[in-house]
Amino acid sequence: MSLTTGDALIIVDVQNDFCEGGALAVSGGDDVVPVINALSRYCENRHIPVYFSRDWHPSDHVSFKAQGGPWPPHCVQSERGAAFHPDLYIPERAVIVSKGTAPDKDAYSAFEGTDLLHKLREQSILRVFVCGLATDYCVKSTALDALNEGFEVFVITDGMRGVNVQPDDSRHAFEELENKGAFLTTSYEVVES
Ligand code: VGL
Ligand code: ZN
Repeated sequence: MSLTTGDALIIVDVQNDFCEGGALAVSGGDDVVPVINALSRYCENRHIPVYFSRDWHPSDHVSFKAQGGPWPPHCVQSERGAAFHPDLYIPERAVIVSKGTAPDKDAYSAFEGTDLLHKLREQSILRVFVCGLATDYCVKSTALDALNEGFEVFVITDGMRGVNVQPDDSRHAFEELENKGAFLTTSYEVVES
């Protein structure tokens, strides 16, 4: 499956806090980095737009336990945990989208409270290819919003890992996305086409 004009790659939250040693480490989170780097290089070479979302919370964010939320503090703006994984390749023309920036609002989806939709429309994007962290939270939520906005959505299954609070959460996320019209694919189907 080769990517072409009208396609975009969306890379969700590949940040230190979701990787090994991070505040909200996703098991195997680091393993997505080489997979995603290959996808980014593939897209860069073909002038396919690449978007990186990042969870970018104020230190008193509503999703943190101290405020009654479900999570330990993570991805606090400008702190080390919020930085992209040090080995993540960011193409020069890539666009970075920050989400969860308001203290009183959580945002799992990269579309929520951002101008991602506007930017995709501006570039006449019709198909989005989604990968990153975490499968069962921000990736799922981003892919569902993309479906609701009418994009054709491809879920790059080997380019993501889940939190799996319940052991089957990632599998359920794939099932839900497929049921709602997303296509499951892999990085090698994209890169080696
Ligand atoms: C995420 C939990 C809390 C994610 C963000 O990026 O999947 N998960 N904030
Ligand atoms: Zn968060």
